[in-house]
Amino acid sequence: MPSQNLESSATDSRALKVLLAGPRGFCAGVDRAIRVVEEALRRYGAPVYVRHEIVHNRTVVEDLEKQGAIFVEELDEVPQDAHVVFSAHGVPKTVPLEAERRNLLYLDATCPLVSKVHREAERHFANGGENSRHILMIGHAGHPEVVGTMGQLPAGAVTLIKDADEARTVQPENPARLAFITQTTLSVDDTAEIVAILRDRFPQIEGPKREDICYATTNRQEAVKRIAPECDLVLVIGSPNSSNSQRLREVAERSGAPKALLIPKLENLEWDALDGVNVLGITAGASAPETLVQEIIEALSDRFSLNIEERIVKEEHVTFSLPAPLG
Ligand code: 0K2
Ligand code: SF4
Repeated sequence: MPSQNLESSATDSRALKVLLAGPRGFCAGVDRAIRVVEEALRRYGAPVYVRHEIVHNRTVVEDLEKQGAIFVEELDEVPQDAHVVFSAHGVPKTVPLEAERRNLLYLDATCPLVSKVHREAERHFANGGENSRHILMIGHAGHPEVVGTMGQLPAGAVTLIKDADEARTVQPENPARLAFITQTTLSVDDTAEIVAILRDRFPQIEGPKREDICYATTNRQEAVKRIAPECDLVLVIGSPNSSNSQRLREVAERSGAPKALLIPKLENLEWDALDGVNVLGITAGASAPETLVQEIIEALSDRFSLNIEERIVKEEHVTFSLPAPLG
């Protein structure tokens, strides 16, 4: 397992060991989504409208706003003839249709790994013909990715399964013709339990080998699992509306950290939280920039004598090219 040791220069302050989880922070889908907005601004000039936060991170959003992006929740807030970008989480089919109807120039920053789940859903639905399967989607109610994925198909084609209890009690019309899909940013362990229940109750259910959780979600959870048992506290850098960041906080506590806190950035850190902490774990959600992690480490080094060790459980080399009009 590759690791890295860095010593801070502070000498007379209290010692603090920092375990940095790797991988952490930006994934390939987030990196691509941000590049879509930046490239659109470069090519077409400001303003460029973005439907929903491009990724769930205020720092990213505010930085793009400074460059001329305008964030809205719905297309009816976008003026005629404007350029509009759809966020990394994906959109229901009605959104591009509405953009076309209004002749808006749109760019789709949906992560290719979310689009892959959209195509899976369409394949199972098979145009509603005789090969059609009813789809159970494992995910969180109201999350934009879930709204986008369920919105690939007509109402009633997909049933949302929010937890193990719903997997145990769902009563599909035809148990022999079922399929399941999942949100990409779920807890790997919770989802495995839900999938096992569904496979047990409905042996003919079709689906991916395990689930649709993406490589980045899987690797970040694995990395925080490895450091959590050694930590007195784990800080997860990420926004409260970021599903994958919330899951990292839960995974840290379930894997042996006595406490884990989700904080958007340095100014949200209450220093009392570090009282009695000798080993501090740090990770970051897939939408949190590494600058936010480094800001925290910098502030820690002013107060403590730091011994920083990075524990990298997996190297990532995934990159996605920009969508056709920008590529
Ligand atoms: O984790 P979330 O789906 O809430 O989204 P973000 O925090 O924006 O992270 C990027 C993932 C987007 C799609 O999977
Ligand atoms: Fe894509 Fe996974 Fe990143 Fe979501 S978390 S944007 S699915 S790579």
